[in-house]
Amino acid sequence: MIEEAGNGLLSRRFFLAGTSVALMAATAGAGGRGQTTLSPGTALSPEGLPDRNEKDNLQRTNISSAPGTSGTGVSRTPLEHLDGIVTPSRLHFERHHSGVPDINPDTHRLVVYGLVDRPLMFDLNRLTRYPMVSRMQFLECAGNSGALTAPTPVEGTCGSLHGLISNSEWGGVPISVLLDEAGVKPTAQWAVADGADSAMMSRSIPLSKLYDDAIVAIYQNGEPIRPSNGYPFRLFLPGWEGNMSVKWLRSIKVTSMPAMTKDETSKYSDLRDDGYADLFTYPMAVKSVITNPSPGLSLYEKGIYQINGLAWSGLGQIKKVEVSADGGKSWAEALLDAHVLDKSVTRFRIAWRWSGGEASLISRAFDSQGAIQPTRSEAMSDRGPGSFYHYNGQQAWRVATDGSVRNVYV
Ligand SMILES: Nc1nc2c(c(=O)[nH]1)N[C@H]1C(S)=C(S)[C@@H](COP(=O)(O)O)O[C@H]1N2
Ligand SMILES: [Mo]
Repeated sequence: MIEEAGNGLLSRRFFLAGTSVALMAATAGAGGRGQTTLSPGTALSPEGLPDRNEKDNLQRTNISSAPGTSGTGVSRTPLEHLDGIVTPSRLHFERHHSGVPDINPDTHRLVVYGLVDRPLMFDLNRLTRYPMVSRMQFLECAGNSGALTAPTPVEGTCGSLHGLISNSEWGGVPISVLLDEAGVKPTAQWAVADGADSAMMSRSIPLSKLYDDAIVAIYQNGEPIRPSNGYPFRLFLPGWEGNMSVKWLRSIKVTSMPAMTKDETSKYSDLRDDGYADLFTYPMAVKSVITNPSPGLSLYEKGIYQINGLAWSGLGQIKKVEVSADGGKSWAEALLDAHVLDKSVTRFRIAWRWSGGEASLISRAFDSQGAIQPTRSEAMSDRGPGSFYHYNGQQAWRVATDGSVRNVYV
């Protein structure tokens, strides 16, 4: 077995070659569950749910809401319990500024107006007659991983620290189709999107993005979008900060200027250390995180493990992911799963032999624009006090000699 980098990282071809990991099969324990091939199983059911052994892990995690509210806050995707690139819809993270509205699809409307020749109004039925597209793409909150800006490492699982990202197949109508039908006037440069919740989320979006790849999303992983993710439809802006993908979309006003709404001025802006703030940071920059091993998924014996995780970039595709087991001193290239898609998460994997000693596991991603995920100190270098949005620094997990894993800064 040839080491590709320090502290036990093996070639990414290790698994490809079908090398036996020589793991001893655990002796089967029935655990009190008595199914045999001689008795029939349980009944058919209208909905598939996780096995009862799995269901505690397969829940949204670290749910927190603002004091005095139950619907203003976040719930996170339990990244460490998932594999592949699909986030099951029931585990898609949530970020609501005023809870989930109960919208009647028969009376809900989308209005396109402002600097257009013909203002238009759509209901769900009419929208679904337009040509649709569907793509696997991520949605990431600008506040994702913001806990890593804390001066000392906070304890948490991968999902609690980084679970404000989810990846779905989003299906819907390109906004360009609706804008073309409305006839955009030559003076138009922007549009303001508005949501029908009581937070009335509204964001200004450059028209160029709406023409490029934005959709009114109606489907999520093949089924109608769930209420918590924007039913009956939402704006979806691939690769851009989640806040702009306005849920429960009710209007798009075409304008010549940004509206400077609350959520693009007082929030979702980035204070720099020179006292100025960056106002409009749209694409979510290149990032990756090892999902396994990670806190809560302890190693239980020395030997060969598969390190795996997620990498993504709001500016394109993932080109390469490197992994270090010695805190960033040496790196080996990970294997990418087959689905390497534009503005989607990509699963990476690499074989690692744990010697039983201490190790610091880190991943770093490279995207198709040539960007490299920064170290934590690079990512922190020009931030002002309290600035925590758009954090994309490298995550280090320290494996202790007892096999436990925790968040550290290296
Ligand atoms: N109408 C409306 N749209 C919204 C929000 C909201 O509170 N209301 N939250 C925004 C934020 S901050 C994010 S990160 C994403 C979260 O989408 P999700 O809940 O489907 O994960 O929706 C955005 N769109
Ligand atoms: Mo967000």
